[in-house]
Amino acid sequence: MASPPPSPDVGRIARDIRAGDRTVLSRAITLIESKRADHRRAAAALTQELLQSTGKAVRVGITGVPGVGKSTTIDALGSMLTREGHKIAVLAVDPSSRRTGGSILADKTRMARLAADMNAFIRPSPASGTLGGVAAKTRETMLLCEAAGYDVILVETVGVGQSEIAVADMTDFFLALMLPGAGDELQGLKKGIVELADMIAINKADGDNIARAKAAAAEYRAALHILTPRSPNWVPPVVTYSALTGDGIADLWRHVLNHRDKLTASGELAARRGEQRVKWMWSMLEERLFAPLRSDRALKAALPRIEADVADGRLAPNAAVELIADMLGR
Ligand SMILES: Nc1nc2c(ncn2[C@@H]2O[C@H](COP(=O)(O)OP(=O)(O)OP(=O)(O)O)[C@@H](O)[C@H]2O)c(=O)[nH]1
Ligand SMILES: [Mg+2]
Repeated sequence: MASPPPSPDVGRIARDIRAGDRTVLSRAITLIESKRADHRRAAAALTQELLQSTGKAVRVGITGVPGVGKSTTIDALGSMLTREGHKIAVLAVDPSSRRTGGSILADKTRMARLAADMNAFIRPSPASGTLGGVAAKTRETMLLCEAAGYDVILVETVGVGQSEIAVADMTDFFLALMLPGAGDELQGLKKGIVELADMIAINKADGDNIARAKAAAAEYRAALHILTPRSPNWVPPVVTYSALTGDGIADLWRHVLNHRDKLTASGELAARRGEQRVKWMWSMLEERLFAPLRSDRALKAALPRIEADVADGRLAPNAAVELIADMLGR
């Protein structure tokens, strides 16, 4: 990965990004991902400089358990969209850093068409860290991609932990991919993914799987009936498709655009994005304020003991806070 220049010329980088220079875009993302304080300041200046050129893309979050077919779907959908003249950026939020070394390559082979497509830009998840940190980098990366003219942003996440919420919070449309064969598979319901979803799409509806996929769709439709929809202006559709054959891929996109039209007309899209931006600011500030807790060696060493003392009732919680604050203030 290219390393960022020691003292970046923000104005020039912004110009080159607006002109669609992929090499500069990649390098700017590396700058955004850097933990150095001077890089962080330059990254903030760059985002500010580019702000007016951002926000025009359709932002879609995609989730699903490993093996559901996220990469295959993104390859099929993305290739269809570049053929229609769109520019696609594929980003990821994966705080577990599952995607190191070999699996980035494996992913590129699953997205073979997009990986070779000049109108597609694929960037793996920022390296592991706190979910808040990783998500923040992906959000900033999304803005840079928009400024570079990518008008569809696909943000992938694996179906683990809180990362779905983070991705739903940075996108306009949240797509939950499911496997055929319902019953126990309604596990998405328990984890709250179904409640976040703007659409549920059952993949692998091909060959022998078609009937099972349809049965799963019926179960999810029934399940959705008892949930309060995320938006008053949108009833999440449940569809079946096949990323492998391409059957139903165009339909997925039709639903995304339909959702966009409805939420734009009602003003909900603009309101949602405004709320997301403010939430983003607070979560980054929280990250920043918590950083000393993670980096102060003495404190890190003392925290387990302090926690245990609080748990056992030996140390009052407020006394513990005073202790920690004193250690931070040193
Ligand atoms: N039959 C069938 N197989 C599919 C379909 N989509 C994906 N697969 C297969 O399912 C497997 C997993 O697909 P991926 O696209 O790598 O799944 P993923 O969700 O990206 O998986 P992770 O990256 O590990 O989280 C591969 O062997 C695909 O060929 C489909 O529509 N039909
Ligand atoms: Mg994948």
